[in-house]
Amino acid sequence: MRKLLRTSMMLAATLLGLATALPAAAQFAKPEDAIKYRKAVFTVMATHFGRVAAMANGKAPFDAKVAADSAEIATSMSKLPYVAFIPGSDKGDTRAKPEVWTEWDKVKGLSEKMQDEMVKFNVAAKGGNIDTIKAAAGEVGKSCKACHDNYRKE
Ligand code: ASC
Repeated sequence: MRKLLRTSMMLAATLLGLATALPAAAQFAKPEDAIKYRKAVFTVMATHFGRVAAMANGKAPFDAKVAADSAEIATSMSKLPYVAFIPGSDKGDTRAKPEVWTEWDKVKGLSEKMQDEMVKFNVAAKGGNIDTIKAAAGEVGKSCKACHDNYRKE
């Protein structure tokens, strides 16, 4: 009886562990799919962030509606790529350095900083003041670079 209880508790613990671990990994059948996903997300994020940054830098005419919509998209994207750095996805068509996996805590910290700056940038973009947007975009850019400097090849 005690053995049965112990066995069922172990089974319950295993199932709970699986249930919490599965959602992230289960999105991707293969490491290659995870690589494709995160690259797609970064592409969309950079495109929409870049669209606003171009306005902030005077390279494109300021359009408050486009800026606000683009910042919203970039902010949504900023939350997505990190579940896709799954084991095994350091090999393949990726510029992510192996240190992403060995120094995951640091990468996670940098990703959270970027997400925080992106939220502030999104608020600024909704406000419609180009100088405020420019300052916030600068902080986002720095937070992107902080990760690329150490964790992205070339
Ligand atoms: C961008 C973009 C990045 C960052 C980075 C900031 O617009 O595509 O990767 O900003 O260049 O330094």
